[in-house]
Amino acid sequence: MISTSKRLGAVAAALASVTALTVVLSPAASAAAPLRDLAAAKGRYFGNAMTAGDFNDSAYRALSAREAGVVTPGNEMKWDATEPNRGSFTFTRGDQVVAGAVAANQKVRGHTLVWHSQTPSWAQNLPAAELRSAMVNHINTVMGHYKGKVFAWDVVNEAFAEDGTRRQSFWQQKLGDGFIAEAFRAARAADPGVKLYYNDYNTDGIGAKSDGVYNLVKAFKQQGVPIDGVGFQAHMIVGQVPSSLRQNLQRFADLGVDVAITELDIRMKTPADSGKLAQQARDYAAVVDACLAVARCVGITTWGLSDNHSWIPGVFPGEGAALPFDGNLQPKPAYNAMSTAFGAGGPTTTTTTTTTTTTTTTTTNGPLPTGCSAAYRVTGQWQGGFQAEITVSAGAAAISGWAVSWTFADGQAVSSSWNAVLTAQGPSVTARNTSYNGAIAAGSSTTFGFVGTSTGRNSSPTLTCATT
Ligand code: 9MR
Repeated sequence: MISTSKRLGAVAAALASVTALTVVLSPAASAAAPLRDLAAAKGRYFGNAMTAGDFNDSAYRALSAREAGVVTPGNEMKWDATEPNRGSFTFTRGDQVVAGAVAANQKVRGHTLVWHSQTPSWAQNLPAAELRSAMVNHINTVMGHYKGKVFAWDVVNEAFAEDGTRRQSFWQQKLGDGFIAEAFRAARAADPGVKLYYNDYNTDGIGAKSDGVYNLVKAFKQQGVPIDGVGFQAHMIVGQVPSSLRQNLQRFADLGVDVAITELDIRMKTPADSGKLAQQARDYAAVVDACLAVARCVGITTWGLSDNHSWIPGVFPGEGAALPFDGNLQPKPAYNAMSTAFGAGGPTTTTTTTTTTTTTTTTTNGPLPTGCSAAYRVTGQWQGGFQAEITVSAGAAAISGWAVSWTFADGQAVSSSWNAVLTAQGPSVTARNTSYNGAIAAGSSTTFGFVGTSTGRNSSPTLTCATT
């Protein structure tokens, strides 16, 4: 009988001989872990805004699936999208965003219920009493539809003016100061299980406007008005991240609410150059650092993910390049800076045990064998693509390097990967450890993953794990 180590050695040698013939896949981002994983390792999420249309762009969709653990619908859950005519609700586009997010194993932040913008004129023109009941009906119906599908809602959006007084919107003028509390009470009743947020822009640093919001939240807490969180949109300008960002987030957290960066982008005058991109990288890192420094900062969402999916150029002529990926979906210095700020590069070994389909080089009963084993799990699937995660586990002895190989049966192909170096030859793929995750202690494991293309069937391949 051939020994396990000899067999593994033979597999490794065979793998080594084919490697020379293969093409190294160039990952869309980098070999580092996706931001969603790095953020999760710090107890945070990383997310991005997606419109329903964004899900039709398969490369962009795959990028979001890889990097973002949370999706916020850019427009699809707003009043003009969900109740364009009085009492007539339509959730088609919002549902498309939810379905796309679910397919990529992403959670959804609901955005937004009560706002002065993107609200149809039929609502704006109602007399006060009818506007009040229309508001409650809208909250009930939209939150009822998305119950269990979103984890948080921006209940009221942008209700303050720059000087910290109330924005003189139709809501304020018709319903008076109490409309925000009324909206939050209705929201809690509509879905007691979801986090309720107030969300605004230009409130990131300490100043007149954030003072106004701060006083509102403080009063809500004193009066027992339900509120769980405050969203800081963080639409910023390169070089102008407020120095009081962390302190501001902390003072809100100290009131007993969660805080979140909800719509981050950091714009510059275009064209971009290396100096501006370097400053933008420092700015993105500063936002991540501020969130990580505040225990109740639950996550960061960027408003889009790449510069060709941004609202900035359309609204600020001559400005743009505000997001962490460029228009070709390539990572910018800002992406790498966020990755570093979230703690990339360290060992990613975990002790997770996986119970999904496992194929190992040795199958025995009794004591754990030495060598390694690998388990494959599809974590998201959508039209034309999917995401998979592979857990590599060491057996009874520590290992110092590994190679996992498989052959796709249904024409699938890898397009980008993380936490491993992948080589492909036709349908056969070999994934080798990176410099930082080759060593796995006895009984421990590490994970790597990839985004791939597939058409139709997407069966899980049989894996072979060899120590190297
Ligand atoms: O990204 C949204 C864009 O497509 C819309 O045209 C715009 C209309 O107001 O709203 C954008 O999103 C906004 C968000 O809902 C609230 N904060 C400001 C965002 C940028 O305008």
